[in-house]
Amino acid sequence: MNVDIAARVHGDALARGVLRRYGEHLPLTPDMPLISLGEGDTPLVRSTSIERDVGCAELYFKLESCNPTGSFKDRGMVVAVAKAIGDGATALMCASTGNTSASAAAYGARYGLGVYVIVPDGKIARGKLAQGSVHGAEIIAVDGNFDVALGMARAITSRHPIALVNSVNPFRIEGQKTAAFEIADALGEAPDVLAIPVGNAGNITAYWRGFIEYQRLERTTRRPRMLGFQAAGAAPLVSGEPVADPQTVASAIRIGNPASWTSAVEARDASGGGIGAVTDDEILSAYDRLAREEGIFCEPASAACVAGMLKRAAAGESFAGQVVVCVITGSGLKDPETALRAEPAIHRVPAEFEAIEREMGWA
Ligand code: AN7
Repeated sequence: MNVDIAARVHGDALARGVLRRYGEHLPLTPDMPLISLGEGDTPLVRSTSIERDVGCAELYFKLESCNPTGSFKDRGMVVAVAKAIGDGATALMCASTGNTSASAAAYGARYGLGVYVIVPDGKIARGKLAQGSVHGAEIIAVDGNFDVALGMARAITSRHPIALVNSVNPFRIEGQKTAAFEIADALGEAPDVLAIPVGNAGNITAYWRGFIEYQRLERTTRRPRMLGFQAAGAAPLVSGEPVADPQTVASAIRIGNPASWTSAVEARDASGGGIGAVTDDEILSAYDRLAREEGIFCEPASAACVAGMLKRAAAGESFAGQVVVCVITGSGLKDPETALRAEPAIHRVPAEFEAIEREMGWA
């Protein structure tokens, strides 16, 4: 580790984070510093209304949007960056639909590493672009989708001593599995169903691994059924074929050829679960309901798993008596375009309290 990075790592002990809390379950080596930006330990919040429509006993939202950069990516990024630092790397690279790049940019900035992110030009949400920009990452926009960008990142990092921090980096998956531990610890048992949006399929792979490891350690007595959901225009794991030109409003999961394809299918089959598709309309309807009925402002990709559970229930599947957890993977603040896709209803009045009361109907 170089001296500059060593000095920066010094202040991280109080943040605790994924490496300190779950180190015994992670492939840590003596070279890896216990860095943290305060990731993990996110809330598990019970549903107030969607639970009824799904028809289950209890439905919870795992608010991964509460991580330091506003998405679940921080759990895996902190482990991948610790590994990169331990290996003496001075630069990181990733391809991204936005959240991985935001996370890499933040951790890279904190520890003085160069960060290069390759994104599909014009296809990442504005908030995520803002994050990469404010943290000082080099943002490289290519004329191609995420799958093309990932191919570029793999090629470049194979030619230079730059750490690839996409979920093809095994340390990413290791960190992300800690969310499954937190859910099991909070509930005292694994849930019956884990519902999760699927893009590059790293996260469904990570949760499944986490639940398997916890059962082996006898922290739980069972494993959940894994129900993954893709956007209908970007659903290769549903059709069984890569999608050459994926399309969806949920830009985070606009991915046509998931890197963790095999392990996602394995999680689906070994858990007796399924991977289904939801349309953009279904995603946006769930997004609106989460905001208006649950007080949860998530990004469209996150709403896909809630849309999927509502769709399965509406199609007649019974979740009676079951405990369901939906993973809210990212914050709605990242994607203001979707939030403001309809002109917001703003009451314009003179700055006089009587005028405001009249407008309120409280005159
Ligand atoms: C909010 O940031 O792929 O199935 O480059 O940002 O593990 O890929 C993001 C993916 C779900 C899908 N929800 O997770 C990236 C990227 C949100 C996401 C997913 C992503 P994976």
